[in-house]
Amino acid sequence: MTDLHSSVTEHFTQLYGRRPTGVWSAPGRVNLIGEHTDYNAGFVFPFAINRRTVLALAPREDRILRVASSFSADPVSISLDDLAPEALHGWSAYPLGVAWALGQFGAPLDSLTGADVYLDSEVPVGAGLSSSAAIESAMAVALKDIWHLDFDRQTLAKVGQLAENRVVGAPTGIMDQSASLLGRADAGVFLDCRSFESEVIPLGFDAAGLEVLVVDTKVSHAHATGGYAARRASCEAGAKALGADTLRDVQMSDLAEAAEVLDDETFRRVRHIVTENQRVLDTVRTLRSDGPRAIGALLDASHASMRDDFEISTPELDLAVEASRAAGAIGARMTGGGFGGSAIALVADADLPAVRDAVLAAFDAAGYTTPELFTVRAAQGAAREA
Ligand code: GAF
Repeated sequence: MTDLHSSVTEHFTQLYGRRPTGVWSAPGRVNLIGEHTDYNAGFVFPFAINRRTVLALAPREDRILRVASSFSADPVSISLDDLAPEALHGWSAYPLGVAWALGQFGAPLDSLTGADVYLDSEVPVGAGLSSSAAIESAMAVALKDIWHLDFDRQTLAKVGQLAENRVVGAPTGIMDQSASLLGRADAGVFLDCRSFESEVIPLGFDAAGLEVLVVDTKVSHAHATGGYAARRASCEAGAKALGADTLRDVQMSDLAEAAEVLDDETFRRVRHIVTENQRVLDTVRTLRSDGPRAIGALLDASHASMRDDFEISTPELDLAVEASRAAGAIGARMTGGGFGGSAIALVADADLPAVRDAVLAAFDAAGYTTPELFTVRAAQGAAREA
């Protein structure tokens, strides 16, 4: 039993005066490559990380759902009859939004009973590591079990996405929930966001003596506002101007013509998505043919594309990437939606201390807030723990 598992069980018992009937958990994610491609029906290649949200739950006999967490001691309480996007606010919109969204996907909420829930998370909030998808996915697998729902993991990912889109109000894609629900130890989730077909692909980082270093820049991001939605709108406008349903239908060979049709900014947004899709495919192919030490250049190219074409990086993220690479990282890029959050660097074990020191020194010299540095491993997706 992990420390978090015991403490969540203890808090649940203290708060609700009875033991939980089950404990579930779901991880955050790092996206190895494929950024902003998910809502363009493209390819992504994230992995679930060994930082999880842990959730304890016991069913109730009435129709009340109560959720509490380490973020707010007082439980938020609502009847299943009153679940609606407008009725849900703050952190509880994530778990309660999932209950509402399960109903939208056909769960017979009218005939179900409620539950008491307590959760805690070791996925840092605002770091671009999908703390929200971890909560949504933990809640989704817990409610699926106690409500005996016959939903597969792909559907649960769509449930989490709907909660995020309609209840939280962030126009995000399907990647984060898919990684959290479909992840496996030492493997990435290669997902086609048009067909929703996925394949679990061994990463082989351990065997190759590689670590994934996360540099959390402490510049907090939020996808319910601003830049993320603007990028999504540019992509949709670009696809429309090119006569395509989505940017998935635009190929590398179409880019020269697209440059003639689109204004410069829209063209660069489109070019990021089209080239990023190709980089995801190349990464999967290179990993299989030449192993993980060969993917560095693709990670670097992805970062350059996000910095220059998609313009979602920040000076802190750029510095994390540059300092890591200069100190010997095999490749580095920002990960997640951007406008803050984290960068990742793929680093040989022996070079890890030098890379860490170089990043800290560079941030210090630039006068930036000290970043948080830690390594992550590819971990199992959402699961019942007890
Ligand atoms: C955020 C979103 F939630 C994902 O759907 C994805 O678009 C990502 O940003 C960018 O790749 O994490």
